[in-house]
Amino acid sequence: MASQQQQAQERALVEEALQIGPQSDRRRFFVSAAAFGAAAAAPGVAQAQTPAPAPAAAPAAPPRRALLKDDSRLLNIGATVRSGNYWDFNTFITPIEEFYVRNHYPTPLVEAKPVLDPKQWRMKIHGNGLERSIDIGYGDLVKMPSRTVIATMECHGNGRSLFWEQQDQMQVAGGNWVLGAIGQAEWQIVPLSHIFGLVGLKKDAKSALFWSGVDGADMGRPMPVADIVSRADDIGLCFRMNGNPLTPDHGAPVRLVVPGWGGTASIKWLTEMRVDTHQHWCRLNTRGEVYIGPDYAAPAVGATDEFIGGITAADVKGPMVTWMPIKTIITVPLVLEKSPSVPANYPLKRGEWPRMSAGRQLVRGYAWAPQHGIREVEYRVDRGPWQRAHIQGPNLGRYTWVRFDFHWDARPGDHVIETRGIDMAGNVQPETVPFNQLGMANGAVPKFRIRVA
Ligand SMILES: Nc1nc2c(c(=O)[nH]1)N[C@H]1C(S)=C(S)[C@@H](COP(=O)(O)O)O[C@H]1N2
Ligand SMILES: [Mo]
Repeated sequence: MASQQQQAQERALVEEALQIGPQSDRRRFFVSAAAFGAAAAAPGVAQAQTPAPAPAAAPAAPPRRALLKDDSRLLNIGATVRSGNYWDFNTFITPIEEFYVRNHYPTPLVEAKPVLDPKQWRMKIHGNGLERSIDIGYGDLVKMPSRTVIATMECHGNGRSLFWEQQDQMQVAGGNWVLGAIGQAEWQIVPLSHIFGLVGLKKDAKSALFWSGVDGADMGRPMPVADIVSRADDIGLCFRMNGNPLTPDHGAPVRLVVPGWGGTASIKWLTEMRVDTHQHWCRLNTRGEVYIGPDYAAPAVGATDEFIGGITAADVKGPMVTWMPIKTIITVPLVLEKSPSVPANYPLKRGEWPRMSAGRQLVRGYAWAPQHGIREVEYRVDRGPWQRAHIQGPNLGRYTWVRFDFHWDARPGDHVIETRGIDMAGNVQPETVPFNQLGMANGAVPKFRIRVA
């Protein structure tokens, strides 16, 4: 567990992040969290600057919508997904309004799914890998010992555009997130170490299946028990994000948070955890959210394995994505030339370059290496020598990102800025990554093209 001093430092950062300017002050967070029912009835109401009274009555017929989030703060990628506007990022903690949403289905609303009401929510924790089963309510969960973890959450699909734009791998299929399917929050969790203490983990427990089934019948994902046990204080059942109850888009009332692994592991609208002595296979660890390509071997299937939701052994196509790689971005929108789609409200048209004025410019960015933490960030201009960027504090190590900056004497003309991160284990962000069909986890050095006038 983190030292008291580090926890105090982290707490101060969250307080600061929640009070940055009138657009996202702390009161507003509480307003939006409390008034999501009203937001569903009348988008924009929750954006009011003054605290709204608690909604008097739930809207009679909730409108059909994919998400509750306000599009003006996010990039519309498609029906159920929104990207963070990474070219506008400037905070260490991402405000909830600016935090990307990745949903396989529309955000389930409590009106249609009463199980999401904290008063009704139950979670079943059972399986033959446990000494005993328990069934807990929201009130039970929030009374359990909890802690906060500051961690990035990043979708596997973040950076998929780099396969198209930089590696000419047009066979890659999936949503065009560009580079904004990432955010950093303070997650309040009941660690799985505590849960294991309640249910007793058997020595031969092999797989833990985290299940929702609320938004879609196939929504859940297993994790090897060994991967949980190695950091069971850091992975947990999350009920608060940046100090507020989870919002519906982010999995209210309870989600899993697996710091450092791709977002898919962090199942939202959680209702069940099943720990067994055999392997589980479902969509999200067989033919979805896995690496499929000539450089990757499909995992072996065993005789006692369990297949869930119509999946068969033939669906096991590749290893599942776990840790996210080292990545760096500068707050400049990427030129989209070859990508099959350009999001409707992207700040650049297809083929358009971002512009900057000539002179001494401060270039800012973010770097993360969730498994080991960032040690250094480097940049180069027009393939010149790699130079060291300045890392802005704090650097809280693994799970978290850092902000960095460097001065650039921008001369008129077209330029390419590249950035790379080096992690605490000495790994360097690579220039290309092996092809994979679903465009998972592209951590290649990004090339930012800029026109200086
Ligand atoms: N039940 C459920 N959990 C889910 C998903 C989903 O569609 N349904 N999407 C996953 C994926 S792919 C990601 S990247 C993260 C996104 O979390 P966020 O929307 O809070 O940013 O949630 C994960 N948990
Ligand atoms: Mo994702």
